[in-house]
Amino acid sequence: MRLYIVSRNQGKIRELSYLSREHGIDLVPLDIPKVEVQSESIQEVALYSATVAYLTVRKPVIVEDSGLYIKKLKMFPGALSSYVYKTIGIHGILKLMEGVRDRDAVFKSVIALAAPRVRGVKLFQGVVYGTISEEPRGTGGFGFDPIFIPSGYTKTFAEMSIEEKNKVSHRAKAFRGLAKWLIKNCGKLLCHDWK
Ligand code: ITT
Repeated sequence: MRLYIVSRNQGKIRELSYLSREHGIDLVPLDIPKVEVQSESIQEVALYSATVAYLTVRKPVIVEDSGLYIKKLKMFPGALSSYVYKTIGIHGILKLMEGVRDRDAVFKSVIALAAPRVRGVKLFQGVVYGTISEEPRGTGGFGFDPIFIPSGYTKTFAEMSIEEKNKVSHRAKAFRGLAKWLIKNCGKLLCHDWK
């Protein structure tokens, strides 16, 4: 089966491609703009982007929207994560966290699927709890990976291999929800031409 993805984030595409391969799905990046609404809700952003992408290409398409939510910063940057990463970046976040002892944070991911004969847009969500490190560590991954330590681990996401990160990440959890839905619902009639 083939699914198309709209994203400019190569790190995201790489992780989702690994996960797709594990489930026998061919994930193909689409070169169209990801139209995003301004919203505090990543669910809303994903739903809207997937709808616009599907109406443009009329093929089975997914978009993924995600964010880092830091408890002591009142869940900032959340849906603004992409913008905050590009502006103040990791060092800006560490500066805001100087002297803060409670470093709890959570990564959230929403994958939206829009496809022929699927009623509405299907949303699949995943979260991973963890803490913000005192300093950046590691060179793997992307975005805030060097400062996020998932619960139960001592390494940051950037110190993990992609396989390790995919065992626990918010994105992997959301993707597994999608894979489960496809296994349950993709009979011959629904998905026969998803290629
Ligand atoms: P597209 O919209 O083109 O897919 P994007 O990077 O703008 O790419 P989002 O709008 O979903 O994607 O923003 C999510 C941001 O949250 C992302 O840019 C990172 O800064 C951060 N983020 C999300 N998941 C992450 C992860 O697994 N590791 C590190 N940072 C992550």
